[in-house]
Amino acid sequence: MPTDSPLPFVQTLEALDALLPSKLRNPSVGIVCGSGLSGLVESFKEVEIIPYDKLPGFAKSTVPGHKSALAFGLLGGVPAVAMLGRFHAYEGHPFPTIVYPIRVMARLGVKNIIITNASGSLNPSIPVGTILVVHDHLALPNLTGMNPLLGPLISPNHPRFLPLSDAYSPALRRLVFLASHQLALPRDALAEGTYAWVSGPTYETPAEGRFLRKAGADVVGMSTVPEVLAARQEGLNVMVMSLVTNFVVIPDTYRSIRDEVEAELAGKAIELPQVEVVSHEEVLAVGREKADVMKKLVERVVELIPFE
Ligand code: 6GU
Repeated sequence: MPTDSPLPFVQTLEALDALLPSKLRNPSVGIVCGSGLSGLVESFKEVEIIPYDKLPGFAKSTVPGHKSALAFGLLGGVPAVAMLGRFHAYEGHPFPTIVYPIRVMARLGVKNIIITNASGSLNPSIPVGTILVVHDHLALPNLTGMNPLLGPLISPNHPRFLPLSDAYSPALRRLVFLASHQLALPRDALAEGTYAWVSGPTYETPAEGRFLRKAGADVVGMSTVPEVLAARQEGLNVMVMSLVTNFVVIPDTYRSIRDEVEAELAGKAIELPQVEVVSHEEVLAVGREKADVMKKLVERVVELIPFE
């Protein structure tokens, strides 16, 4: 590890060394728990919870439903580390801060990383409650000069021009479907698709939703892609499961205010359509309902990963 890194890796790793029993210090699997999905920690054995504020370089997550700690423990007998709560660009965190925990995980020896999140569906054949196994992404910020990896390399060993055609490990994705079969989940519990990353914090307008759908995205969310990019730059295998918590509202017709005014002036009855809106509460509620399935899948996938 370079000692001239601008990031406080040395201090973070020393803090972890001081706080963890040796058995838990070198996890081979990393997990990032999304909105309402931190319950995974209940499956950890011999768990040690370390709040982010004890770790140099870590920020604090400010989103309701997100905790702010690392959990170390054995998951299905495998040493693992989980982020309970992640950092988002919309909270105002700079990208190097958002991905710092991923780079720390890589330095602890993590080789495989499983990332979960919540998303809105853009695809009518992917209903609320589906767990989408992400096979590709559409990163709007990356196409508009806001790639999370912009800036100096943190070491000369990191790739400058990172290929992303194989970002989502086929081998790990395969394990999710095997896990689902072993757990006897219904076939429609899982789907495969493309995750569009937007910065948030606003949800999409109808026009933006249609745009993303036409561009080939199946779901949209405000997280994960920065972590995926950093994990790939660190040489980790990545798997992402996205829990669909709501539909993105994409009406293809607009209510005509002009028609309404004209009808009103002509003394005709008018019927006002209800406008649907997305709420963070809705997102958290579906998270609570499906958290258990997500938890079981993650645990089973970890058990299925072949460790050398
Ligand atoms: Cl509808 N949009 C975005 N950007 N993120 C979401 C979402 C929608 N639902 C959950 N997360």
